[in-house]
Amino acid sequence: MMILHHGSRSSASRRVRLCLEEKGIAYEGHVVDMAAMEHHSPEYLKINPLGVIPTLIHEGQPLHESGTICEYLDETFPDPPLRPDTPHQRAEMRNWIRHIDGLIGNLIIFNWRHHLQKTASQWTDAELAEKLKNIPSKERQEAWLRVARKPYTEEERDAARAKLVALLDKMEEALKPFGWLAGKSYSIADIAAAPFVKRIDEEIAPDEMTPKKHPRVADWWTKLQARPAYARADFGPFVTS
Ligand SMILES: N[C@@H](CCC(=O)N[C@@H](CS)C(=O)NCC(=O)O)C(=O)O
Repeated sequence: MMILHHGSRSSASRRVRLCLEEKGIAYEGHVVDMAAMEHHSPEYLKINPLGVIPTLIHEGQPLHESGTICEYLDETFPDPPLRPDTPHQRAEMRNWIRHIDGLIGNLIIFNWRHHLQKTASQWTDAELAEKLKNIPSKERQEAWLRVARKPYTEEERDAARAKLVALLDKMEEALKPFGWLAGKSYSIADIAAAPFVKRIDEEIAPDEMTPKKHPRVADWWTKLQARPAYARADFGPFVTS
């Protein structure tokens, strides 16, 4: 049985769950406790050297990077296809994944303050220093330091929001020909965008999701949410209390 190490609210995990559900693949989910820094433990770093979620284990082999995992799943289980037909459109799909991956820092600014900040702010300086030591990337060390000690300011949030709204502008343009991001059909590019759009819609900039502001994105989002796989992929509300 395939195993997915993931988190309910993690955007990258949501992508992989969506892909698995689109394909109707059964899997065993292992929820990783990010507040307990389980993903920086030596055991976890063995299966995911970046110390992030998700990680897929298939036939005993671990794989990280949600975009890569989705492509792997599509190659291994081609039906229904989630990649466009032509090499050019597939290349465009990869560029979308890459672009959206590059925006993750802006999402973290909004996401981590809800659940992780409470825990991280209670660590002593010694505990924090110990935890930071285990984080493989400098960028994420900084993110944890910020969430624990120096929460992002309103100005930083505004700048992050603007970058995420720019994603909607870019999507609006790309959706013009077919209503999907890469090629004529729903693909891994759309899957990559879904968790970001979900957060923009529910908290970050809901006013930007109206048919007046971004009509094609609004339509795309309605279509995507109507897919049966979306209901099964656990895109529950981010803030629950
Ligand atoms: N590019 C990676 C990003 C993975 C990622 O950033 N995962 C987040 C959750 S969405 C995470 O594990 N954050 C914990 C941390 O950075 O300590 C992917 O798509 O798999």
